[in-house]
Amino acid sequence: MTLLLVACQSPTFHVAEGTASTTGEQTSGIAGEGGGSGTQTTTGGGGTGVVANHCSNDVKDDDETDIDCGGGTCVDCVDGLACDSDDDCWNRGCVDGRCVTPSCVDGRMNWEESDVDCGGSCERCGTDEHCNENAQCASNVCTARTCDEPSCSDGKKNGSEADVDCGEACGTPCPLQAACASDADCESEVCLNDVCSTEACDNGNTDAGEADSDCGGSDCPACDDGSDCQMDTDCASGVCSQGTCQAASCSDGTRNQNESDVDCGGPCGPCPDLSACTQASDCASRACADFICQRPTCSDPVRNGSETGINCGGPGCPQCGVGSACNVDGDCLTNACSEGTCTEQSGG
Ligand SMILES: [Ca+2]
Ligand SMILES: [Ca+2]
Ligand SMILES: [Ca+2]
Ligand SMILES: [Ca+2]
Repeated sequence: MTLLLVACQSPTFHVAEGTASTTGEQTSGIAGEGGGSGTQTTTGGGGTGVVANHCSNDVKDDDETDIDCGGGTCVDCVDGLACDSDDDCWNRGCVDGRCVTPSCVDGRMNWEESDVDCGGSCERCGTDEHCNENAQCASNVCTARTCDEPSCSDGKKNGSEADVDCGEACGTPCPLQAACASDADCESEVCLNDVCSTEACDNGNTDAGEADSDCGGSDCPACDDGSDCQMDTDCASGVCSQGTCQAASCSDGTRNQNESDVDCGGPCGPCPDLSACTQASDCASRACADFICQRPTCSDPVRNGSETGINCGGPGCPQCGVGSACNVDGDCLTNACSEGTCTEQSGG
């Protein structure tokens, strides 16, 4: 519910200052399925807007850079079509004369990136690169739209800290149950299974406070599946049922086994829109940005929603160029879909 509220309050796309005038056009465009109708009248999808005659005659003429798109008067060209400048392209990227799909390696700031090829669904940004939120920074700290250097007092686990602002690297040992890499990271000077523990967690006995032998409770690492337990937090899986730690599953209502959100992503099936994600494959939309599964749009780097090609076709996006996949004639700029591919129109 929280995620839904957040989504309602803010647009799907975050546009950095200074580029809003160009990038904003595409991002406020047509959302994938069930999306808004922002700029529908100016897209190639047969909208109701006033469009110059030469923009709908299935011929590349006037100032168009490809058939009925690009130039100053027609709709922007979708990915793969010919262009002269970035402004000819729906996704504002013209490389070697073709409109390109945004990516994390194209040397330009596009899609959800907060700086060139970082942030959003790309690698986190380094120190001094631009950001809109903490999650876009390697340091996990974004101040005044710039990623900070990691520090031992920023309240985040970053740099070479064992856990938040502690460990050998900070000169401040970590408390019990914090993450650790070596004994030196821990106040207790005992690091067991990468968790700061006590000697009692390593003696083969079920000491006071432990849920089972050397595990659970407030001091020791969590217990393996099948161990005795009193509460969910005693178990590595996070699931204690009838006194026994249960194996993690994709249907246990608990985020475990590297799931990106509860029972989805990671080893489970893809997550619905607005779930947490760490990579594109976690999402049904195959679009993960700022660690949230994005709704399909016509300006993300993937074919999703009802698109037949990347960011084209279907009821919500611009029509596709020749060679793109299609389902019906209307998916194609040429209005000719033959055997699943947009073709040059045969008749006049
Ligand atoms: Ca990029
Ligand atoms: Ca820190
Ligand atoms: Ca689960
Ligand atoms: Ca898309």
